[in-house]
Amino acid sequence: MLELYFWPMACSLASRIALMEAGIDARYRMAHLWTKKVVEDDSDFRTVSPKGAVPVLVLENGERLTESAAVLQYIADLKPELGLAPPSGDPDRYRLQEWLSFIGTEIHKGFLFPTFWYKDEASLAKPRARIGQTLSVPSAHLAHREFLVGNRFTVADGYLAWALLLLRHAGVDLAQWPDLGSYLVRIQARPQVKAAIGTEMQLWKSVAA
Ligand SMILES: N[C@@H](CCC(=O)N[C@@H](CS)C(=O)NCC(=O)O)C(=O)O
Repeated sequence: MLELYFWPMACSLASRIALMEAGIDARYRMAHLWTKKVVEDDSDFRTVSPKGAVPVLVLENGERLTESAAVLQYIADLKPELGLAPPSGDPDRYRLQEWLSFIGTEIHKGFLFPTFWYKDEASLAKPRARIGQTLSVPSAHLAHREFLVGNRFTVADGYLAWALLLLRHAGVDLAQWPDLGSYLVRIQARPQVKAAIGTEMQLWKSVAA
């Protein structure tokens, strides 16, 4: 069985969404992002991944895969018939990779990461100045589309939905981008997305308490 190392409401939520949308059973192991301990046995998370970051997907053969873009595509490719990623060679596969990269670098690392990890105002000035311009890109793209790639839900939609959810907690008012707001409502209404977020919100409340 696959295993996913995660932290509640961290970017690993996108991997949980992908697994649930794919209907793949997995074992979920919580890794504390600040202490770097695996919560269930207090072992050192850095022995699982020296990066000390989630997501980490432990494959059936025991290999460990990191980096959201790789993990999400791996999960999607386990169930090609579901179209969670366009097939390799399809021009839309590159569109998927384009979005995964944009979300991972421009929104996640470019804004969310400094906002949640850096405490000094000076380090936050540039990410804050840039986020509006960054969000205008998916907003314009989604103005007349239901999903990021093609005409069906892909793993990139789960990743963007996670990022948009966290943006709200990072003080970004999505009301400025109504097309992103309505997109998030649409994606969150999907039963598996809703269930994945519900599970992690409960876990988040228990660890934050
Ligand atoms: N490049 C990685 C970044 C993963 C990442 O930054 N994960 C965060 C949670 S959203 C984390 O575990 N941070 C802990 C740390 O960097 O020490 C990816 O795309 O998956």
